[in-house]
Amino acid sequence: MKLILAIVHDIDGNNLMSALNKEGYSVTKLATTGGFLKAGNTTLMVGVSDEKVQAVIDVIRAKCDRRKRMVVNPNVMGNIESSMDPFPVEIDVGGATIFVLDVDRFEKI
Ligand code: 2BA
Repeated sequence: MKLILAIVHDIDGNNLMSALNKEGYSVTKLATTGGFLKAGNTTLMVGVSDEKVQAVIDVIRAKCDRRKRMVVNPNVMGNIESSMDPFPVEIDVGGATIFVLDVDRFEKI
């Protein structure tokens, strides 16, 4: 058995969890914080048999592809002293960091 830890963007967390549940996988969602940006992200824990690991990673890939989004620059929006108008900037969203760990023992009591 393996434990898959998938760290994903907050905006993909719920969709990904629903997709995995729909495929019959049990999932635990943790609210986590990235150490570098100190911003919230989502970590999903999925325990599966060895042969299901690739199928789970395929679902993660399908739901969390790295893509571009236009957003209004939040720094400019939040600064009322700024003489600059809010302007849209392109940012990367999505993507996933995945760890696959061996599970020594699994019990439900
Ligand atoms: P990613 O590499 O896509 O990582 C996204 C988040 O995944 C990370 O958030 C962290 O929560 C987790 N993560 C990634 N690699 C990990 C690992 N080896 N062990 C445990 N958790 C891991 P943040 O730490 O906030 O990083 C956000 C983004 O900032 C990273 O995106 C990367 O592009 C950049 N980054 C992170 N550390 C960096 C560093 N030391 N120097 C330069 N850029 C860094």
